[in-house]
Order: sequence, then structure tokens, then C-alpha cells
Amino acid sequence: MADTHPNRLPRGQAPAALLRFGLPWFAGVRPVVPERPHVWAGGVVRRPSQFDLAELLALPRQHARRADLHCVTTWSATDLSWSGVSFRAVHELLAERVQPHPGCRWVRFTGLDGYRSCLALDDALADDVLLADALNGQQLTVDEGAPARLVAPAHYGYKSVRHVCAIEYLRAYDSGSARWLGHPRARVAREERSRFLPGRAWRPIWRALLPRVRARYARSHG
Ligand SMILES: Nc1nc2c(c(=O)[nH]1)N[C@H]1C(S)=C(S)[C@@H](COP(=O)(O)O)O[C@H]1N2
Ligand SMILES: [Mo]
Repeated sequence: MADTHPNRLPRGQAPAALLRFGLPWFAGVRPVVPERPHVWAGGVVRRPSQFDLAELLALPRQHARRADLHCVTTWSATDLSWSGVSFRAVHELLAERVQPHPGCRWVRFTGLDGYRSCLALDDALADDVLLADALNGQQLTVDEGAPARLVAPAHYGYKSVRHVCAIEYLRAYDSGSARWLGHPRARVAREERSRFLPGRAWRPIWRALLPRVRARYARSHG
């Protein structure tokens, strides 16, 4: 298929299937999804509160939004079809209800597995950023990020937090679970894979580590 031809991928990426993946130290952490999931909205806000995830997912639906997921470790899953709600709509609801301090330029997402990642608020408000609860027309499985996950296609995969259970507004960037390895913006178009070295210099490093991380995730399956 022309759409999945590797030449269409950003530089340094190779096509792969979407398989549960992440930081090696999260491989063994498989969350139990509660029957009635909640999302905590807090950080530097006037009224921190808890929401039923169902209330957020009842915002206007976005259907079959096609996107690729690019992982810093050089694999890309292409032509994924996500459905859910626009993060911008979620933010508008939260902004009214929890009232973030106007100085908050960052938003941190936490998953039920404890994984954290922080995006520039402006990046998170882009048109293509979703809080998704379905992939290719099916409800997300736990491995795909149930009950709902962030999908931020312009950013490396480590910003697309699975199993979102908290959204926090912050004044300053927080490096989250990726610690010093993460890049504050992680824009794929600028190859912001990690900090300190140009993206291109990170390619061979990540490529060398990829099989070991994959093996770690494969072992924890089932
Ligand atoms: N909750 C949670 N979200 C996460 C991760 C994680 O370990 N836990 N890993 C991130 C990384 S590094 C990538 S590349 C993508 C992979 O998405 P996938 O597991 O659907 O392939 O999830 C991201 N979101
Ligand atoms: Mo990743």
C-alpha cells in the first residue's frame, strides 16, 4: 500500500505493527481498568476535581481520525484510525470547571500504570490531539490504552499516554516518567527524540536498544 511505504515515514523511522510498548520499567505494569473510570483534573488550578471519564467522552465525537504513531526508538505504526473526543474540547470543559492558573503552559497526563508525560499546552490543543477510546472501530483493549488514551500524532509516542486517569495543569515542564530522556516538545517534524543530542544522533542509540525493550514487553504479555 502506498500509504505505508517506508519512504513516507519521517527520517529514521521504519514501519511496524502497533504493539504495547514503552519505557522498559513499565513493561510489567498492566493496569486493571476500573468499571467506572475517573479522571482527576488538578495541578495549578483553582478547583481540583474528579470527573467521570464518561462525561469527558460524551463531548462531540471525532470519528476515524487517521494518524501514525512514531516512537523515538525508530518504529512507526501507520494508518491508525482513532475515535474519541478532541483534547481541546476536554480542555475547554476542564478550563471552566477546574480553572487552571493562566500561567499554566504545560499539561501532564498520568496513566493508570503510573506513567507520566507532559506536553506544552499549545501542542496539546492542536486539532489532531485526541482523547481516544477506540482504535479501528473497536473499543480500546487494555494493551491499546483502555479506557482512553491520548493520541498526539505530531509528537513522539511517549507523549501519547495510555490509560489516562489524571490531567494536571502546570506552570513548568515536568519530565515525567521518561526523565532526562524525554524532550519537552518531542515534535516528530523537528526530530526532537530526546534532549542533549540532535535527533539524528539518537537514531542508532535507540535502534540498538529497541530489540531488548521489545523482548521485555513480549515477555510480559499474556
Ligand atoms: N500509560 C503509558 N502510556 C504510554 C507508555 C507507557 O509505558 N505507559 N509508553 C509510551 C511510549 S514510549 C510509546 S512509543 C507509546 C506506544 O504506544 P502503544 O503501546 O500503543 O504501541 O505509548 C506511550 N504511552
Ligand atoms: Mo516510545
